[in-house]
Amino acid sequence: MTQRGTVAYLGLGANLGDRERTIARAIESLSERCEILSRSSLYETQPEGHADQPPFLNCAIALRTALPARGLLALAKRIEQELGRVPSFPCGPRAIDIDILLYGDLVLDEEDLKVPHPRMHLRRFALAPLCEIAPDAAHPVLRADVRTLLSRVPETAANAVRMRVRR
Ligand code: PH2
Ligand code: MG
Ligand code: MG
Repeated sequence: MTQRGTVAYLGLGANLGDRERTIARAIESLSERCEILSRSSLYETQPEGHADQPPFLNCAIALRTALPARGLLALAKRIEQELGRVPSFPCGPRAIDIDILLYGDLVLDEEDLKVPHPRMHLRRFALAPLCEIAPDAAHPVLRADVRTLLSRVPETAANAVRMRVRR
């Protein structure tokens, strides 16, 4: 297996349909183009941003890829569509959401692609799974590791995450 390429961390979330199966299928599809290095447990989380929708399952994965960040974004969007994601409103319910959290130490601030993910450091549903697999990964803008970022977001009733042991 090649060691070339960039290590990226993705966050996956689902709150419609068979959430666990859809996340598993998304990772399977990603593995056809990228080397999956690790995946977190699944986390049952309360919706943030728009409260009136079903709870999410969230997960984080590490992968190594030869794709540039834009290519990885295009792949993620294609998989979202294949798995039945239909357009909704921002922070609304979705069959699957695949977000690039970190892509090596890349910093990109463009209309349709911002890396690191601009809200990852505020979200326990993103940080807790990521901290399970990559506590030492560095945020290239905030210059803090994931463990530290997670410790900066106090747990409340609204953002509590519950780890679900993987079957
Ligand atoms: N994704 C959002 C908005 N709110 N809340 C939870 N718990 N999990 C998510 O994945 C999530 C969210 C926008 O992508
Ligand atoms: Mg998202
Ligand atoms: Mg998204």
